[in-house]
Amino acid sequence: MHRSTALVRFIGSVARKFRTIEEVWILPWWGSGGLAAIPLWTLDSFVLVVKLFSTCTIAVARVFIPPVMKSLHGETVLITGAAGGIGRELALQFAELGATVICWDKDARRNNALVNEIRQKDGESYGFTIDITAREQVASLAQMMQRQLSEVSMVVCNAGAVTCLPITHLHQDSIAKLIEINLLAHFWVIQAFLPNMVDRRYGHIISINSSAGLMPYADMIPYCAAKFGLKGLMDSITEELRLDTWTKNINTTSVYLASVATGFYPPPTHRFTSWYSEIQPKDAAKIIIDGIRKNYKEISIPVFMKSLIDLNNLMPYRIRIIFTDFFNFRHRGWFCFC
Ligand SMILES: *[C@@H]1O[C@H](CO)[C@@H](O)[C@H](O)[C@H]1NC(C)=O
Ligand SMILES: CC(=O)N[C@H]1CO[C@H](CO)[C@@H](O)[C@@H]1O
Repeated sequence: MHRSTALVRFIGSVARKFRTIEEVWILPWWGSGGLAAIPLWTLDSFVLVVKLFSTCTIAVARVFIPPVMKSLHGETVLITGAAGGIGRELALQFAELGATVICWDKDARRNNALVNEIRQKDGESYGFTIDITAREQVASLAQMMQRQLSEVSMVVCNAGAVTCLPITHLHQDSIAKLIEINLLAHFWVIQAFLPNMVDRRYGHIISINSSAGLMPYADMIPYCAAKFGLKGLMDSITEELRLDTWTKNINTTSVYLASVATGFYPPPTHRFTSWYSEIQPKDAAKIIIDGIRKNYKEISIPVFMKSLIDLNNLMPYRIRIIFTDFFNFRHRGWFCFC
């Protein structure tokens, strides 16, 4: 055991020394082009192939031996928009698994009812009434919480709103509000809690997003734009955290949902509704929490949805619309929730 740690350290120090040599001597030489680049090129290509091969092997092995789920005891989870729909189910299930749950919502009555329900089941929970689009409020509440409660180790950006109206019918204030709730507010929440995670080199950021963050929908322009934005936010934050060894241990999970029976809006229709229409918030929450505990980067519900959309996005426009028409995704009725 002791000898193997010494060996790992030795390899690490050699690797670091090699990096310095590479940066100071080899890379400029390489950049100069010509024959000088050949040895390094060969080495780098070899490393590339080995990395690809080992990653694929591990991925195949993972299919048979799923990763162990991390324990949630001792974690403090903040959920925005906790009072209804998926947020509520997530809060209940996180508490059941032993996490301390902090519920944020702008609906005080339903939020308090949720906190009481969790406490009655012997869970630990605190509720705060807050509008997450008010950035000063988010920052000051986060500071107060960090002083008086434990430090937040998981943030679930769940709060959202949705509209379904043609762009010509949308009020400008609703557009601004929708982008604020679905995109900007996530910046305020992440900025309020990430610094503390970085200090402790420990944390997990989760965003609950929708298929509208992956593909276009008619009559949902601001919603789609905000969700595409949220995808950009999550993907780049993942990259930023990955590139710095200090923050590597902070994980992110993006959840993409097709349609959840939250009762907030009529279920969308498509060709295969008889086969798959909506998932209950309870089941969605279970899948999401399992994925979070396995540190998955992305969770898609249903599982194949994201891959199908990604595949379709590779196609040229004319092919894409043929598939879109075939699946015939529609949102029924016009509604605006902001
Ligand atoms: C983040 O994910 C990695 C890889 O799965 C894991 O080793 C690490 O413990 C996770 N970090 C946290 C804070 O859960
Ligand atoms: C964070 C966020 O905006 N959540 C939304 C993600 O998509 C689902 C399903 O469309 C919405 O219900 C959430 O509000």
